[in-house]
Amino acid sequence: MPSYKLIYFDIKARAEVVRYMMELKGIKYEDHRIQKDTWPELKPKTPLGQLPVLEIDGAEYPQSNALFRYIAREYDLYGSSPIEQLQIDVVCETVDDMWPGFYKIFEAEGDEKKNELRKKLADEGAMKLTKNLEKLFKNNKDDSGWFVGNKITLVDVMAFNMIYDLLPTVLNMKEGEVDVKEHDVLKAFVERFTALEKIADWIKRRPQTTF
Ligand SMILES: N[C@@H](CCC(=O)N[C@@H](CS)C(=O)NCC(=O)O)C(=O)O
Repeated sequence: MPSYKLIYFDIKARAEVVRYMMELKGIKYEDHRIQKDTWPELKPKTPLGQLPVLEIDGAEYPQSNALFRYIAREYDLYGSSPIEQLQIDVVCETVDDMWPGFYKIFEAEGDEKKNELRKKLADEGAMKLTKNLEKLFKNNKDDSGWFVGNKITLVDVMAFNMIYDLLPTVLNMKEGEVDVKEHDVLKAFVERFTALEKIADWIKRRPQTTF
């Protein structure tokens, strides 16, 4: 197995999907978290001036989605056929569609504007996402309890991370508090995912961070 070093800030955000996959598959990796004040010095030394970066046997690779797909391909989390991979990509892109709304909130000036955008994201973006995710989940004729095919894939990890970690944080809620109760299949999916022994263990012992 190659040696892996994940370099990111001390937050979940764009790196947590990598961490979940590493934990789920029992892959050894260094979870290297840098402090904000060391970033200006490190930034010009990274491949694209951004994090996360994954070092694989000493070579550095940026771009979170590319890293997710690499790990998924290497460790049997990317489906069993090109059609399953397409289905996985469809759900990944649906999850990723939330990021522009997040950036609007991060970049907005002042609490009033931020809260207005948060409300819009909760009422529109999050509702649309959960509705679409439910629809995509129900498309899986294998009825495996996962989004695509008959086993867990990258997209289960990405969807979980969005519903459980990212949306609640951006909307100023507690971890795991996005309201999926009107979406029975998503509620059951989140419960199924958190019940995975390795995931439950990671959630219990991971560093407690605000984002
Ligand atoms: N498309 C890139 C975006 C990476 C990105 O925006 N990273 C942010 C943190 S989430 C960053 O490095 N910000 C610091 C900076 O740009 O100086 C990815 O998905 O990896």
